[in-house]
Amino acid sequence: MAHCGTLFIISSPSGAGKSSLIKALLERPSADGKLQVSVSHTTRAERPGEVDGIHYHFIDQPEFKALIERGAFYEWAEVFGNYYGTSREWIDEQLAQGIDILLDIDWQGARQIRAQSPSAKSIFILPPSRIELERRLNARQQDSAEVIKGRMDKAVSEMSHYNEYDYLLVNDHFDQALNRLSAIIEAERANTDKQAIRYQDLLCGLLAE
Ligand SMILES: Nc1nc2c(ncn2[C@@H]2O[C@H](COP(=O)(O)OP(=O)(O)O)[C@@H](O)[C@H]2O)c(=O)[nH]1
Ligand SMILES: [Mg+2]
Repeated sequence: MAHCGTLFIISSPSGAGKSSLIKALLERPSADGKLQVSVSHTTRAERPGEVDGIHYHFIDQPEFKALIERGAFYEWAEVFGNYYGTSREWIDEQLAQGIDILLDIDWQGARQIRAQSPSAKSIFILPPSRIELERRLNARQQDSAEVIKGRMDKAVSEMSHYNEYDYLLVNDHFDQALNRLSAIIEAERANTDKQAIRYQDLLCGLLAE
C-alpha cells in the first residue's frame, strides 16, 4: 500500500501534561490501532515505573553513537544532558501501512523531522500558567529538586519555540485539550490525497461507468 500515514510531532515543556494526553489519545476507541506512538531510544536513566521497550528503549552512550553512525535515526538530539533519538525503520513501516504516528520529541527533533518530512504536522502544548507548570514538576516526585529547577529553566527555552509549530494548545482542562488534539488528528486523516490512497477500491467502485 502506498504511504498514507501522517507523522504528528508533539512537543511541550516538561510538565505540560503531554505524556498523559498522548496516553489518553491512544486509549480512545477512535485510535483503534490506526494511531501509534514512537518509542524513542535514550541514554537517560530509567525512572521508577518505566519499562524498557514501552516508555523508551534504554541504551548506553556507545550504543547510541553506533546507531547514529548506522543512520538508524530519523532525528536525534541532546536534551537535558542525555541523548534521545527516533528510529527510522519502525516509523516507515507504520506509515506505509496507513498508521499515523505520534512523536513525543523536543523542538530540535521537530526541526529535523520538518526538514525531511514537510507533510508532518506539529503541535505544541503549553501549560496554563508558570505557577501550574512548577506545581506539576514538583508533583511528580520522581526527580531531585536540582533536576526540577533545571527543567524549569529549560521549560522556558523550550516554550520559546512555540511559533515553529502548526498548532498550539493550552492544557488547562484535560478533556478539552484531549478533544482538540484528537480533532487535529482526525482532520488530518480526512485529507483528500491520503483518503484517496486509503479508499482506492471504494473510489474505483463508486466512479465505475
Ligand atoms: N529530539 C528528541 N526528543 C525526544 C525524544 N524522546 C523524547 N524527547 C524529548 O526529551 C524531553 C525529555 O523527555 P523525558 O526524559 O521523557 O522527560 P519528560 O520531560 O518527563 O518527558 C522531552 O521534551 C521529550 O519530548 C526523541 O526521540 N528525540
Ligand atoms: Mg516524556
